[in-house]
Amino acid sequence: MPITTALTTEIQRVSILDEHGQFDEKLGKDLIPNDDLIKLYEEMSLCRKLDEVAFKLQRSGRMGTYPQNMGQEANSLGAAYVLNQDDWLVTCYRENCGLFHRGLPPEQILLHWMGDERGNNIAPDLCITPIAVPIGTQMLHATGLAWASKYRGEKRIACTFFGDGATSEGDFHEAMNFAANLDIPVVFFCQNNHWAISVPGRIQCSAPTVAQRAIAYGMDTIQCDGNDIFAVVHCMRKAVEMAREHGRPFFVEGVTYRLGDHTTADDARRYRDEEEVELWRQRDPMIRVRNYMKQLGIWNDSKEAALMEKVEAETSAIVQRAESIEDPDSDDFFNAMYAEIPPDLDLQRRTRRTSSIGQDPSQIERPQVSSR
Ligand SMILES: Cc1ncc(C[n+]2csc(CCOP(=O)(O)OP(=O)(O)O)c2C)c(N)n1
Ligand SMILES: [Mg+2]
Repeated sequence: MPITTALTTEIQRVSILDEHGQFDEKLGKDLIPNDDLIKLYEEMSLCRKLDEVAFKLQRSGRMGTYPQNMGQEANSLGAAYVLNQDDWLVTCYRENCGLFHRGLPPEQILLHWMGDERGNNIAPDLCITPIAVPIGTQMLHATGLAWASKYRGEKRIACTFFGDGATSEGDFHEAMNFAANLDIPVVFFCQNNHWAISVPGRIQCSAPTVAQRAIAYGMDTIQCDGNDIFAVVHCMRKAVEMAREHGRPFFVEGVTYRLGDHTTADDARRYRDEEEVELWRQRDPMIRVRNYMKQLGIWNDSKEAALMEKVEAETSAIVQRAESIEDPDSDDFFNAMYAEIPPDLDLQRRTRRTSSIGQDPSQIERPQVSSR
């Protein structure tokens, strides 16, 4: 028997506005109107400022652990810009910019990381799922949400975000396999920021791209410069068309870099070289948009200064709103979770006791008292 080729394939890599200011007119023309570009830049600026402030809040004991989004803003923002308002945004924890674009009040992100459940109480019409810290879980949720939409004959799709490290989790592979085999309209968006805490990408994935993991499931895929909002928008348009018009999943690998520490509980200087970080600072998604807008004559230093003043004031107001929220009621802890609370949790709610730490709630049930 002759030896034949079982599969030949290739993966496109899209870059439209690079870090040297080169702009591909053919791909980039009319992709993002100038007015929108200014708005997107302003949104990135607010997100970046909030990141800076969140870091300080944690350091001064006013917030718990926080994962900075710095350097990765273009991915979720470009995606949210392309998606419809009723498409599901199923996020991980480095998608603040896209969530704010969708309409999530920024103080909810602060509340989440302050440990306040109300941060996760997201208005249903925003179609955003709460931040997912357990790595990989949200991709299954996205697949389920998109499956439900298909079942109901709706045109809504889901877009889920996750990191490079998450693609080594079983949940990722189950979600991908299920979505591909059942024709589920979900966009898998991997923010490949090169690190999973201190584990570099080359240890997580021996293949030259993360995108090729999709090919194993028979799913179309594309890689983009994730620090180039034009490239992200271009790739997302393809992805959304595939999901919405053809009912098929699609995989986007946005190549980016985490400019900050993994979280405020980490010190990345212990495991990565300053030269590497410096190289990626020059590829910052915001710098290139700013320079491009200046080239176009739609941005200048005085507009930049005015914007910085505006984001400073907005961020202070956001922090103020987060910190001035009234104290939660201790029943909220139980009430937020279930529509109908199971009897064992109801008992815990009434007694404030749990056998999981050696207490027997049934022995000390007391009359209902004010829970504050
Ligand atoms: C199921 C699970 N395992 C381990 C962890 C601990 N953990 C938190 S973040 C992280 C790395 C995730 O890396 P990646 O998916 O690349 O996302 P990134 O933080 O780089 O955005 C790990 C292992 C976790 N949160 N959940
Ligand atoms: Mg990562």
